[in-house]
Amino acid sequence: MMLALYGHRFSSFTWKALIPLYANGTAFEFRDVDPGAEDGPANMDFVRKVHPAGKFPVLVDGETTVIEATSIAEYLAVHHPGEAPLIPADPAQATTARMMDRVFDNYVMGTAQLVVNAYLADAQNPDPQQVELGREGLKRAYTWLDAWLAENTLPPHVSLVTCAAAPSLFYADWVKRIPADCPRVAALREEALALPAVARCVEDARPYRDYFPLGAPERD
Ligand SMILES: N[C@@H](CCC(=O)N[C@@H](CS)C(=O)NCC(=O)O)C(=O)O
Repeated sequence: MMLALYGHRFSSFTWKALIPLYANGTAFEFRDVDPGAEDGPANMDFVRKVHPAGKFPVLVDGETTVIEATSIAEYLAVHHPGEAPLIPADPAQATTARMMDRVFDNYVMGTAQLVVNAYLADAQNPDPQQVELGREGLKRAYTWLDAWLAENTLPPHVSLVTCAAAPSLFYADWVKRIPADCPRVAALREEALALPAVARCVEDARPYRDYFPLGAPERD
């Protein structure tokens, strides 16, 4: 039975599951949760049933349901391996990959989400404390990342880190631009966006840019 991925083309965490699928040319069916998509409401009902917080992406492989984007990438690495070295073979490098995956999810995407949520709650009058917290948090995350990248090497693309870094840096930069004093972070964003699997996610998501509550910038 073909793999099925439930998600939304504009969702950063859905990209995180799409990138390994695209990078390995893995056959799968995309089950769109967009309310306007055919079966969108039914697909969303399924997500709400199988995820404790009703969040996507969700991967279905025959009888197996996998939730959480990191776990989906790990599952694909084990059960549907391909060219992309999703999890480094060396256990020490794999530990680093998993650590950086957490950094991108928690401190880049999670922090950008504070600002996005404030605008989703009230686009005309977003909670200034949340906006400040998010933008300051992103500044700290960019600075930390730039220093880390100066001293360390990421596993080769397309790894679990690519899957986390590409969508989180893509959207975080829309929330707070990566500053000029973090050139390694800016270069990583450019490098990730140039990968075919990531470029495909960017193009797939383009029709939904109006969904970005801060207003999508005229770039990328
Ligand atoms: N920890 C989850 C986060 C997933 C997540 O936040 N998904 C968002 C879309 S990017 C979502 O489902 N939003 C809809 C909702 O929360 O109702 C993961 O890694 O998969």
